Amino acid sequence: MPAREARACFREISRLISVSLVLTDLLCGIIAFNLDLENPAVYSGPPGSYFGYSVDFYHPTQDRSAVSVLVGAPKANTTQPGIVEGGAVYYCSWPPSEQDSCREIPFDKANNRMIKVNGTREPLEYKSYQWFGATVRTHRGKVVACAPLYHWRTVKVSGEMDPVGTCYVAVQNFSAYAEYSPCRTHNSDPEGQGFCQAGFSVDFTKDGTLVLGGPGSFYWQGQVITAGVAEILNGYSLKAILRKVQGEKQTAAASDDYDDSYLGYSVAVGEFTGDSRQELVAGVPRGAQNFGYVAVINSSSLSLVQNFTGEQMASYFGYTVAVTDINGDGLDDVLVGAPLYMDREFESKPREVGRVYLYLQEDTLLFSASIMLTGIHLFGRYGSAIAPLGDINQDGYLDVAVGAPFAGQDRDGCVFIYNGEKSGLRLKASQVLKGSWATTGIPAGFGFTLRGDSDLDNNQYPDLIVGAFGADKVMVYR
Ligand SMILES: [Ca+2]
Ligand SMILES: [Ca+2]
Ligand SMILES: [Ca+2]
Ligand SMILES: [Ca+2]
Repeated sequence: MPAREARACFREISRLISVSLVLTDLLCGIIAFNLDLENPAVYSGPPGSYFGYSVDFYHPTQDRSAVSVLVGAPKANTTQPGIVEGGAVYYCSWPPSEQDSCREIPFDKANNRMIKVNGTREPLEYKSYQWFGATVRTHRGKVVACAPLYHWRTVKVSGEMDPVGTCYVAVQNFSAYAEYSPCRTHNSDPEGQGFCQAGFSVDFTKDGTLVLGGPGSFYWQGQVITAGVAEILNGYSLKAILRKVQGEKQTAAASDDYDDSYLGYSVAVGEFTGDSRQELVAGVPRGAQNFGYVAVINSSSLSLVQNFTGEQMASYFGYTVAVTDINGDGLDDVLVGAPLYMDREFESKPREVGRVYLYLQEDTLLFSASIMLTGIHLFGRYGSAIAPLGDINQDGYLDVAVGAPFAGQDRDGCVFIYNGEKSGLRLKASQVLKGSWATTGIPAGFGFTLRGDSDLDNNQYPDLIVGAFGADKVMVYR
């Protein structure tokens, strides 16, 4: 039964339920309220732009029922003069129409800024190939989008090119913009913040504080950075290249034992100490001698409060992290992806299938042993994306989606839907979404990016956005 009919049926049943519970079986058979797999809405972007590399829902400040979709396309060409493949973020109105559903958001219309060095003008920065739109995230009316491969010249006399990364924020329905490049500092070069790639990962806390990962700082130890969006906008000027935002926090460099660990490869937030100040959660996929770990970090002091360590070397544990309350006990739980995990059922023949780990919070900073979900497709990169979905089947427990973007014989990608329950998570997927774009050179990457837990069509059921950057497509399932 198509999901929409099931839902109409459900509403009908809701009315009848007080009359007779027996009727439910007569009307619908087995009741399963799920995503409609047959008719996803599709947005298309410019060919080769990697449209769909990042996605999010956007709730405008005023009319909160008018939800739309934001889509990052980090290889898009823009109207910025002299910039090649600067990357863009598109605003896509709901529902998609035949043409012009998506338009570029004008975060930055300018060329590279210039400086005078010994009497000649030189670029201060390099926006070509900067991957703007590799990440995008919204929090109510606030939006952040980043270019982790943005380079700048540094303050040195001999100009260098350091990939510090930069982000742009937008507020008030895209009427105000500001740039935020927290690693563009005097502390350049690989030993400093020169290779930071700020904005490689992004999130917001529930009170709207921006959280950025910069996995390349300090010889790739990586770092996590937080700042208030109001503070970023307050007193912002294009000329303030080396600007310290008030209240900004950055994790510091550690001893060289921590080199090459990539703190901040992924970030999320959650409540794990029983107060109301959320902690930061950051993936460190090459930390702990390459076993990978996930750090829970106090958001005030930026001190480490908890670690989850990976199970297998080079599995990329912490490639992605997500936080949701999967068993409905009011405590946030943690999900961690390890997309390069190898199944060693037969020691002689390991199979790279990927794995996702779920840690249930039992008490303040006390977690269950991990519950594991393992991929079934060789080289499918299962666990590349994990998205809290809200409660898609309306049973009172939150649900989650896991992407395996290169799964299947034609590498067309899969997304697995799992339902939460009192004991944690039903280990069998309730639904499997399949990509429908054959590989043309690069795989479509269906499920490389996922975002859920918002209701686009206002039918009270949360919807799911699935990106397929290799096909320059974004699907909406509802
Ligand atoms: Ca807390
Ligand atoms: Ca929980
Ligand atoms: Ca549910
Ligand atoms: Ca919906």
